[in-house]
Amino acid sequence: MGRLVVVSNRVADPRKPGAGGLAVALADALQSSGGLWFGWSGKVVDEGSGGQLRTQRAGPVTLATVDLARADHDAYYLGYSNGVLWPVFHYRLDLADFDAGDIDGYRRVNRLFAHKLQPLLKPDDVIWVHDYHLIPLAAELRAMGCTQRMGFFLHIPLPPRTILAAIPQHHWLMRSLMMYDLVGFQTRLDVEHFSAYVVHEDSGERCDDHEFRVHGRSVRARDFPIGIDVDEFQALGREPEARETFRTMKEQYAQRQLLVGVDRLDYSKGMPQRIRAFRRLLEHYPENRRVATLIQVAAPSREDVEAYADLRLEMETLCGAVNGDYGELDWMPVRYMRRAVPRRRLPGLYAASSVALVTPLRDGMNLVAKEYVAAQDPVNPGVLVLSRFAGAAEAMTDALIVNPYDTDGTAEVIQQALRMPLEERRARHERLMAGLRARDVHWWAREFLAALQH
Ligand code: ADQ
Repeated sequence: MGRLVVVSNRVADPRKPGAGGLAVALADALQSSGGLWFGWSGKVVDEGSGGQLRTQRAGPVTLATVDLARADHDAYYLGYSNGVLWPVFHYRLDLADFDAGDIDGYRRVNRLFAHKLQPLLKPDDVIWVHDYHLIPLAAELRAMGCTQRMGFFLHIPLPPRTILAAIPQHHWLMRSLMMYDLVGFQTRLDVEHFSAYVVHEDSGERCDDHEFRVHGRSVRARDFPIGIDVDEFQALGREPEARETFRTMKEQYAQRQLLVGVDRLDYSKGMPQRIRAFRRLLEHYPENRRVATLIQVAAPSREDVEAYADLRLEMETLCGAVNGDYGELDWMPVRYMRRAVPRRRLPGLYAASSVALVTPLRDGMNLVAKEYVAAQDPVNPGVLVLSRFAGAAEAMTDALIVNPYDTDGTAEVIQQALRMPLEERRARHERLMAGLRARDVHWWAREFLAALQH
């Protein structure tokens, strides 16, 4: 294949441990093709000094990054990407700030990226663009005469057209998306939403399962459910930090049952609903009092966006109330931490927990669900409680599936998870593991790139 060029909001050195899922997934293809990874540097600089391009070598790979001026960053990242696209794509019109969401800034930064990237491109490059920050990038590159193959992967859900239509610029946005040769989604449901939009909102035509014709162009859209690096995560679980975390948790909670939630502090993740369901469990099934403890870790995220500050307060109130109402001298129902757990400790925390609560209101995929399963001891595995609204639920049918809006129903399923017989836990875990292995993150990257070059 030609050289792989990856474009994403943030760039990481694929050789460094902890560089993140995307870096792990793309490391092989980037390294073997002497690839280029382009994106924002993460630096916000004074007006006038934005747009500076820096390149750096990471072995055979070139990392190219651009600084953003304050106004550009605020408009592109906080305003439009995270103030409009993130909430709408997660079906939350109530949280979208259409006035503050500055489309001009979003366009400006995409155009800036295109102008900085274009001189670095070679004719036979294959370009893979990631996520909602960069939807218009292909259109900008094409306007500059770039004819390379371009693929796009949306990591978050694509909502139905009736929801998308609330975005004042939805026609422009979706037409920009159609300028790619291949558009990848997390689930089949997302592809169906894309198809309905193309056919009903944009007078396009669906030629077959994955082929669309619209505005005289052909575009392919397919689901490529992202996975994790199962071997890497399991190896991490055998390292001293993870083992020590496991031992400490087991000692501290001997004779007790642990439930775990690990998320970014984001309103899409359904954490308040989860705390309410756990409270309902204690209310309806009192045998869990003094026994079950929910450890909820919530990593701070996008703190400059207003909706996130509201969520922080709501979580503090809810957790405080459960502990105030049900706590005892020697037992607290919820241990809530507003911080990230070091990645090296995560497998230990997962392995020590009898149940994981992965209950987003809407999620592109959700990798915590997959990490939890990968970290379990197959001889005595824990149970995954998974929201039907996580993309992960499309394939992980052996999890216990819940509707997170249904507090009673979720509490009941948590009870079932806590009481599940060993044999059933093993059988479910075995099938879930087979699914994780068949479609891990390397499969995902290979499939997408093979389809892009087809
Ligand atoms: P995210 O919304 O960030 O990703 P997710 O898939 O769960 O969600 O990935 C989060 C990653 O960060 C996981 O590896 C997890 O372990 C880690 N993480 C989260 N909270 C943490 C905490 N408190 N402490 C330590 N680590 C934490 C977006 C989409 C998802 C999609 C991914 C990948 O929103 O739906 O699955 O991209 O495509």
